[in-house]
Amino acid sequence: MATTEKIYPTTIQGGLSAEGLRFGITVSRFNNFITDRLLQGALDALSRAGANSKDVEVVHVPGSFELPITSKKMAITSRYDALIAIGCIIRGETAHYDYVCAETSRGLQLAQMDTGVPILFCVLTCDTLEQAIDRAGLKGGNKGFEAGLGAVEMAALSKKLRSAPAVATNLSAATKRRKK
Ligand code: INI
Repeated sequence: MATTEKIYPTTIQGGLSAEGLRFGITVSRFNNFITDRLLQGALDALSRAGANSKDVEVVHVPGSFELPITSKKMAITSRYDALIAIGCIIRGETAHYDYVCAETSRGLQLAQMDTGVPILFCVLTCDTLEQAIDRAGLKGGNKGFEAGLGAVEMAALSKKLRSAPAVATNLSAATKRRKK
């Protein structure tokens, strides 16, 4: 029987310092009563983590449905270490809500998978306005703040993964295998 060895793995994780990292935020004007508050929460998190104004750009779009294409256009510029997509979708009387929710989440996931730039999903999907208010700074905290911290962590993690030789080698080997 082989001797057992206690394993001390290499651990890689993103820190919470935003210094020197670049962020892009896409924000929906639809339900801007809510999305403005989420945006303020995200900016507050970035500021407290040490981000500089010159490294943060905010792009406004008409509604959540427009967040994916805008985020993708931003991601392919290579100007950002992480993006945050902010929206608020509130259920109405028709099926419109379901289409906007599904395509916004699917589109954002595709955009981050296609480009490799992390896109934090800060899109509230609520049955009522009250639920949205609770998540934009009231009972449920501010989801924008959480997304801001998540963006810092993912930006820092992505940077580390790019420069960690072992991980980079494994990733490129995996990509080659997929292409075969
Ligand atoms: N966009 C939202 O961000 N939230 C909503 O609640 C919403 N509703 O309910 O209609 C909404 N619709 C607009 C949509 O995102 C697009 O901007 C529009 O369909 C044009 O493409």
